[in-house]
Amino acid sequence: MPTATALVRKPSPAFVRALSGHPQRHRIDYQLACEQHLKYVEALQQAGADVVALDPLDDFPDSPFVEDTAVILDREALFCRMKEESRQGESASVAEVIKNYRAVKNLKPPATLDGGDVLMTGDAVFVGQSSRTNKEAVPALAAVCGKPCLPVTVKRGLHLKSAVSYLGGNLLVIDPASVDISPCKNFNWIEVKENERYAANCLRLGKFVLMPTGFQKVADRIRRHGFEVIELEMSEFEKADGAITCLSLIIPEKRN
Ligand code: CIR
Repeated sequence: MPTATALVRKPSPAFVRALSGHPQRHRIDYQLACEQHLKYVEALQQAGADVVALDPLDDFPDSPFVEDTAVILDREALFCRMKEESRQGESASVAEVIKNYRAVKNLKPPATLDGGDVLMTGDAVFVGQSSRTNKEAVPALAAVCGKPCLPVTVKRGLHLKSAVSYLGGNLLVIDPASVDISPCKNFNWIEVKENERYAANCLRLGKFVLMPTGFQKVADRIRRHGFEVIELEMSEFEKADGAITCLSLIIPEKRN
């Protein structure tokens, strides 16, 4: 039985033009990005996910970052209104597939939301208040998700999940310098240091955690919580302001 279904989309050659504020953004190596993406898919499979691959999109440079297109809830999928115009056409082909798993709903204006700003935890959903996601997105998400939705100010970086990941069992991996930590006080933390910031974004699937390579201390601390860590080269996606979770849309088995 798979742990989840994971939707992914391989980069198209347009990926070299992805939106990014990273200083190396003009040095994206397309072939290397494809190789890293393939290893990412293999890691998802190793972690027990059933991987569904969407066709690459030549007109949408950022389309490998499928996480941002929708929020997967227990019974529904809420399609985001992404603020960046160049990304708004990514959702249609995702919805075509998602409708086989969840009832599709669309976020309404004036809310704007990127999936990377939505951090699901056991009892609450945290919604990053970032350059992409506005305050109107918080009640709009709360209206469909059946859990309290709490805004969290993103002080640095693109999305909330660039700085915080939830590993289950009340455990966060967190870069406390990049977000307002006050809503996160009741969690246990694996705190990353300034030079480990990129490791704050990781993906838990069952007993596995996928994380970027090069952060041994963070990896060891995650292992101490009983997880098996799969480390992945992410250099080309980091240059496009993307990280581990961004590259998949995880659809857990439906709860009855
Ligand atoms: C963007 O700026 O939208 C993309 N270049 C990066 C999106 C990363 N997605 C994510 O963190 N969920």
